[in-house]
Amino acid sequence: MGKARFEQNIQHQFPDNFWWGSAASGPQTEGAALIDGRKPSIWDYWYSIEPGCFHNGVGPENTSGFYHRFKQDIQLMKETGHNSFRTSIQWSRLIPDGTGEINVKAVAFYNQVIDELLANDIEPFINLYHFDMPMCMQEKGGWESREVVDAYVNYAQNCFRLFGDRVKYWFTFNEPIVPVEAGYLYNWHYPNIVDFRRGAQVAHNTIVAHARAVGAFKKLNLEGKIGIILNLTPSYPKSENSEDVKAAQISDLFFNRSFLDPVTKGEYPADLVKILKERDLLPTVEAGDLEVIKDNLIDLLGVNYYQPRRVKAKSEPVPEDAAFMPEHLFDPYIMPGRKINPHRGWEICEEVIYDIMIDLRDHYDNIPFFISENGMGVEGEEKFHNQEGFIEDDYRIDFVREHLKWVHKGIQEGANCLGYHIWTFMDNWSWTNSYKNRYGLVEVDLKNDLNRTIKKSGRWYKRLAENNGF
Ligand code: BGP
Repeated sequence: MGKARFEQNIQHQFPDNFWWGSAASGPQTEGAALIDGRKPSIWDYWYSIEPGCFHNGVGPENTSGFYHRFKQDIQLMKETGHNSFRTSIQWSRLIPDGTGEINVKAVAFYNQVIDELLANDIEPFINLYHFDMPMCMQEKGGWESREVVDAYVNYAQNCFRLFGDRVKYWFTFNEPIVPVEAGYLYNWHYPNIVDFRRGAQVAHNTIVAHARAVGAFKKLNLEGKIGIILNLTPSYPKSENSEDVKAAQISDLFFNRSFLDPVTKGEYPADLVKILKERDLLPTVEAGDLEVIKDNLIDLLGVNYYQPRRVKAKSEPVPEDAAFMPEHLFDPYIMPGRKINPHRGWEICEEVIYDIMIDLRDHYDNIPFFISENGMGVEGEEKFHNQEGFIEDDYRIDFVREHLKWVHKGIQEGANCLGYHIWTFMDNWSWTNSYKNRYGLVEVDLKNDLNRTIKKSGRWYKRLAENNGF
């Protein structure tokens, strides 16, 4: 069919050279967890001591087998319309001891993946960290340790040197707030610490690591752009009542602006600093940190959008002896009538993606960005198999289309959006949810040798990309 137009009436035409593709990560797709020199990350370690923390006890050792099947998978990317694809390098594969020796087998693997993508006209977008601290680095204190920050910067430099001749789009971190929330506040992920002050230190050290990696990239004078991928969850107040509005502003400071402001404007929001200072919760800031953050702004922002956050003013006073949590300053609000993805428990609210775009246009100097994750996880998708043997996931097509209408409107109104990447290319392993919810354009059959079959959404996505709109 070549470049034939499939749809006669394109009502939502996207700009030329728009990025269509998907996002994934090394730890969630590669498998081959402990071969060819790779050493455990916190995920392998946590699974070895507490397999019950993972849905159906399925751990990260095999994930989706991309390590051995990447050539076939890249063909499937072509068949699903990709002109770009994001994955991550695993630090624990490239430099298994965290610092020191580089694993030549890992270099060979990532070289092959990058070359295969380019040979198929798919632009590789490479992320350096997707929740996957090498266990040996966690033993040194993880992001609480400056030694680990140094090791990460060294790892990043190695990546730029090894692959920067071909990779033009780099990202320092995916959703860096998640390890803070999940590992240091809410007891969702290893190391299962609940301590705001330590979480704040992890956040600050991550931002310093990010800024230093950006600086290292710029120093090498490579052709290419560098950025970070943030999950933005805008806060909406229950009402226009000033106390509710204030609650939403505060939750935005903690969950969005805490990372967005330093990486784009070079400084923490003054109101956030004030709140932490008043409570004696500011992290330790070393000499030169604030300058490094100021001097190393990103070129490009990745925006992961799944759901908004709804809040209201606190209704009950917080007990005086309670250890601080952001939720001491606002209450969650469940909006009546909200649309929910029942499998994930996340609200679906499409127009929020437009609000993010307008916020970036108006308050962040219209920074170039792309939607770097957006997608719908569904449990038990096998039941949607049709007679031809592929999954008819019309709900996913609707989900993407409804979000894209708002992306299109944001672009029409001047937001600097360069692309859209769905989460994700093929069903993959997802942290403690393991394989519970499937997000892929391509089905992975866990019961049948990890066989891949393109879903209806994958077929639709190809037409979307070929038409550059719908
Ligand atoms: C994002 C992460 C991804 C992926 C996705 C879906 O926050 O960047 O790695 O996990 O969420 O998550 P889940 O499978 O938990 O629904």
